[in-house]
Amino acid sequence: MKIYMNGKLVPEKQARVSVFDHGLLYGDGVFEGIRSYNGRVFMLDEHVARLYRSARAIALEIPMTPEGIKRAVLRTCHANKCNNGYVRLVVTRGVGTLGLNPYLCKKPQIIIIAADIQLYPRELYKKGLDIVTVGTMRNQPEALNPSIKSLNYLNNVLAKIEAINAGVMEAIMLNPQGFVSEATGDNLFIIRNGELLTPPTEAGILEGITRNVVMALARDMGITVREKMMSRYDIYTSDEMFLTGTAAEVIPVVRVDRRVIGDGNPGPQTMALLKSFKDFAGSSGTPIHA
Ligand code: PXG
Repeated sequence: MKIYMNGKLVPEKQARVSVFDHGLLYGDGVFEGIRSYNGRVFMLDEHVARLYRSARAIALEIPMTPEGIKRAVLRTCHANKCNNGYVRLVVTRGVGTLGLNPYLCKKPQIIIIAADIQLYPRELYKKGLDIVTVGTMRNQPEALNPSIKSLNYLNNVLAKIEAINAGVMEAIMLNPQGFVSEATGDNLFIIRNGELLTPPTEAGILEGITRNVVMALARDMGITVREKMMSRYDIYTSDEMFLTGTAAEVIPVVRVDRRVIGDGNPGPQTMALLKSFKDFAGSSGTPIHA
């Protein structure tokens, strides 16, 4: 595997980061997870725009233009024949001292990994996920805004631990007010009375790119889409539920806290959206080239 590091493609063994990089010492940095389908990178402009917004929010100046980053992503995919894969784009604060001060760090590091994708088992897309709500609440936006896709994912990791310890694969996190926010690496949707509902960004979520695509596809299909603050009441009484994310795509949920959603099978609108997402993802994107 060839890894992109600061302008060069290097063999995996040479792709090393300093122990003084603040990405390691403090989780000080930002990232994106991007997919390629059929030799094209999906939603590249949107991912790069979000990367720059995350960087802006933590006062990190990426030493490259957005166009340069896009070219580097395409080049890294090309070098690794990553035609149906997963791209991890990382910008760390760079090498600094053992103190927090980010202004003492030299130059942000840009790293791109183009690899295979680790998906949920295929049968779960037909059977649906069993998930739980957990006690670890999503970060308070005034403390660390969930809109920032930072290298500090401990909030999500703690929720994931709770889910796995409860015997399921995924967790729903509530915000500090008790409203539903999102899963540990996916956004959440419900269908109720034919309407598609999802928490607004003010609920303290990462505004997922898959989320936005699914909302647009649903509107095209004539489904009413609303962003709405939701409590656990809303999810327990929903007709259908699913999660969306770059890695998960659209995955049905059939049980929450051991309560059955709908009739316990993935719902018809969920399956229609899953198909429409697959069709769209498989036929759009920026062609991979050297
Ligand atoms: N919420 C959170 C907290 C995320 O980290 C999403 C929602 C969905 O956003 P996108 O833009 O992907 O639709 C994410 C994205 C992984 C992995 O390896 C996680 C994400 C993306 C890619 C891979 O678990 N999270």
